[in-house]
Order: sequence, then structure tokens, then C-alpha cells
Amino acid sequence: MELDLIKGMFETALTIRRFEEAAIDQYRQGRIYGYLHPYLGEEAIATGVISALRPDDYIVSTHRGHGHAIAKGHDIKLMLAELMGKESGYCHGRGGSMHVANLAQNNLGANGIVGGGIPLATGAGLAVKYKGGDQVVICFFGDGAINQGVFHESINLAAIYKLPVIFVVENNHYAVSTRIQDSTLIPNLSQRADGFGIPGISLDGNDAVVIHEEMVKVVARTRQVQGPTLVECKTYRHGGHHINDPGAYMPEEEMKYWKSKDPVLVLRKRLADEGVAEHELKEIEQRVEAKIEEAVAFAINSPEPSKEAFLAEISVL
Ligand SMILES: Cc1ncc(C[n+]2csc(CCOP(=O)(O)OP(=O)(O)O)c2C)c(N)n1
Ligand SMILES: [Mg+2]
Repeated sequence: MELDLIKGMFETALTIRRFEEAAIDQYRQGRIYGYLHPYLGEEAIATGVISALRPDDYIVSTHRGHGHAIAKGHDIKLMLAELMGKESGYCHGRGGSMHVANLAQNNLGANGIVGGGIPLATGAGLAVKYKGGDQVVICFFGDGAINQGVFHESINLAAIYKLPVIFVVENNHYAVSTRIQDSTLIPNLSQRADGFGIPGISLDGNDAVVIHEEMVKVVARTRQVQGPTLVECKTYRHGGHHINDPGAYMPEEEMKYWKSKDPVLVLRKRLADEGVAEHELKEIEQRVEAKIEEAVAFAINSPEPSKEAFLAEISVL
């Protein structure tokens, strides 16, 4: 794989990491309300999957979706402003963390309903096929959604209609505090694909390069209208389910193991091993820091939505 591509992936994964840290910081300072589900530890999935796409391909995101939007090329200034409920945010502050959508970049939106994006992605796939397009739709969802009825109904429809949807299950081994072993007995969630007569693969969800390489093949097959694939990426949250969950149920040893496979560090090490000089890696890191600082200042200084704007929306209803 080209070194520049890996450098780009490192910058994307690091931007996600720093964005989430900044969001946590701003939340603690009282500038972000409600829930916040950090993508810390899972950065390789959004990075590896979306780097295999064309800009006109679609994504459907989840409640843990900041990383998907950032990897899709969204402006982190507008992302952070959205999280702070500001008028300058992607949804004018009306959506917040769990509802970032940006149709201009074919992000069909995050979703607070577990599994809620799965039928939407299937519908988007049907629309692409109906119009004769060759885009693919990436449907991100968590391991907690794999036993929702809507997963089975949607994926079966996508299979029989040969829809261009790639179902990417982000298996971080927990649905809130429920361990995957306690909800699902198969060792690889991609085995579920057999039941629908479609291909399924399970990947190291902490290695963006592996994910990218596999996704390039899956995307190519999907574009040739050969129907959906179920891709499992195994990963781990670097914390509790949401910002106010200390995650006390996550065993220390387990956390230690997964942190030793930190997806951002995996990319950094790969670049260093390929001979990229330390100063070049530092330059990337400094560029990311500067972008984050700029985004924080932009979001803080952006105005709240006005009462008039809200009332105008209500009068439309
Ligand atoms: C239909 C539905 N049921 C329950 C919830 C409450 N809830 C929010 S996130 C979550 C766990 C989701 O786990 P998973 O799908 O594995 O995603 P992760 O949070 O691990 O990324 C639950 C049960 C919800 N939002 N929607
Ligand atoms: Mg999960």
C-alpha cells in the first residue's frame, strides 16, 4: 500500500482521537449537554472502511458516530459546533452528538436508536439500485444491534434484492455493560452471513490498513451489483459506554490487552517501521493539534440558535 495513503489514515485516526478528547473536555466544562459516546479505541474502523470509498458513496452512522463523520471528510469545526448545539453546526445545533447528518457529503446520519440505521441503509441501497447508480452504502452498527429483529429483516431483503450495502458491525464486545458472550454464542459475528446466503468476514478492527485492504475488495464486488456483505471488525472501547459511565465492569486486564493494540499507535508504528522519520510524524501530530484548537475556538465562539429560527421551524409544522 502507498505510504501516503497510510499517512492519511494516521492523520484521520489521530484527528478522531483528538476530536473525542476535545469533546470530552468541552463536555466536562459544561459546553456540551446530554449524552456523548466516544469512539476512542475504535478509530481504525471508520478510518479503514471509509478510506476505501469514493466521496459519492453513502454512510449510515450510529450513536457512536463522530469518527464516521470525520473519516467521511466532515469539517471538525462544524462537528464540534453541532455537539455544542450551535447554529453553525451541521444540523444548526438541532441534532447534537447522536444526530449528525450531512447529506452534502452523503452521510445519511447518526442514529440514537440501536439498529435504527440498518433499515435506512437498506433503503438507500434500494434507491441506488433503482436509479442504476454504482455507489455503495456503508451501514455501521454495533454488536448490540446484531440481535435486533430489524437487522435480520433488512439484511435478508438486501440479500435477495442484491443491494449494494456493506453491513459493518463494530464489535467492541459490549452493548452498554452486556458482554457479547452473554448475548450471542457464535465466536464471529460474520457467521451470521451464512444464514442470509451472503459473504461475511471478520477482521482485526484495530488495524486500519488490514481493514482498508479488505474493504477495497468488498467495495469492488459490491459495485458490480453482487449484493451485500457482512463485515465484522473486532475492537474495544477505551472507556465506558458513554462519558458518564466509568466502565467499572470492564476487566483491567482486558482493557490493558486492547490498549496494547491501540489503533492510532498501530498506524504510527507501521509508518515508523516503513521508514517515516519521527519529525514527519510529529508534523502530522502538530497539524492535528492545531486543527482541533481551531475547531474548539470556532465552536465556542459560534452563536446559539436564535429563538426566531426555532419559532420559524415550528410555524412550518
Ligand atoms: C432500540 C434501542 N434499545 C436500547 C437503546 C439503549 N442503548 C443505547 S446504546 C445501547 C448499546 C448499544 O450497543 P452496541 O450496538 O454494541 O453499540 P456500542 O455502544 O457498543 O457502540 C443501548 C442498549 C437504544 N438506544 N435503542
Ligand atoms: Mg458494542
